[in-house]
Amino acid sequence: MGNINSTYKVTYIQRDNSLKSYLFQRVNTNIFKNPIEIMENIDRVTTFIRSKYPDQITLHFHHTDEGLNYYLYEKDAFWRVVNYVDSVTFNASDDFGIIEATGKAFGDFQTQLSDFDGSVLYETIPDFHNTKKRLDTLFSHVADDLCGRVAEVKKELDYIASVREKATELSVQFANGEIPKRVTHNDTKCNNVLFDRKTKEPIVVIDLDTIMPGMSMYDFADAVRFIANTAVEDEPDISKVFFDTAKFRAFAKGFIGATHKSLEPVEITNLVKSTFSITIELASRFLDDYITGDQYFRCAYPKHNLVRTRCQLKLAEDIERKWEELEWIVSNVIETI
Ligand code: GN1
Ligand code: MG
Repeated sequence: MGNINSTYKVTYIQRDNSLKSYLFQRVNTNIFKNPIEIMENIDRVTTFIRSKYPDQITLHFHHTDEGLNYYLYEKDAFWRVVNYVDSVTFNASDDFGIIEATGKAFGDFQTQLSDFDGSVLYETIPDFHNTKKRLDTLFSHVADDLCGRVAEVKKELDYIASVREKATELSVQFANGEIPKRVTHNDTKCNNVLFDRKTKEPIVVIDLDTIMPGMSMYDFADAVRFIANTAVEDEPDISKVFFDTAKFRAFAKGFIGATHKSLEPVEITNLVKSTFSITIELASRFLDDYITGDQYFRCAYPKHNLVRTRCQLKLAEDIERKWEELEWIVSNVIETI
């Protein structure tokens, strides 16, 4: 279950009594304002992958009688139906083999799309990973303080302000064309890779809603931000939150192994910095949502976004502390590939 869309598994008993399952998903159109564009992007990308790798499983959305791969029920209920792929996903894993395989799966996904023309893709959420803009937005909302929650989060804001430049540099370089524009997934949580139940090999990368042109290293970063966290993303007890360097190494081995041939040096030498940047970015997004009244991320309780913010900030502090060690790990992984 993600933080944005709603997904239901529906199982049908077929005429011959066998079972067939589908996933019905309602797209959150408050966030994805142009869902038809998303479906076009997904169609283009999956068709491309299918024609290049016919034996590989890709996501398949079913079509209506009118030939659309979505169904608009009443004015704003945007639904789509995808085949259910029997598989297992991991919200967390202590198995380094699984972590490395996840890195390889996201790396392979990027490499497979390296000759896909990204200019045909719609930017479904403009500036999605523009860290500079995300922080600018946060601080402009701080000035407005519409919900009167700013005083409560002074410590968090002070920390973000203190690392603002460091965390936003890469996004500025990207905007200036100093970092290559790739076709990227943009939401690389490990539970977006489906694994075979028996072999524990990756089957397919899912959640293609945010496929857009972006920075390769941010796909790496968003994934390790999630997979190397020793706690869950909304752990209320932040004394449990650390950045696990051994898990970072395992993921880096898989990802860099799959991508290094097609990446430029600037995309490899900034992997640690991008990890720090995206962690600050997500903290800022959670905090921005908190101070503007929890309109974006689904919340299970009133301070959920604040808890999420603190968790990401604790993680960012730990990444900062371990920065040199992480750089060393990246160099070492490259030497051993
Ligand atoms: C959202 O809904 P989900 O879990 O796929 C968000 C990601 C965040 C993530 C944090 C479109 O993803 O950017 O990293 O929550 N997706 C969107 O858990 O904003
Ligand atoms: Mg998602």
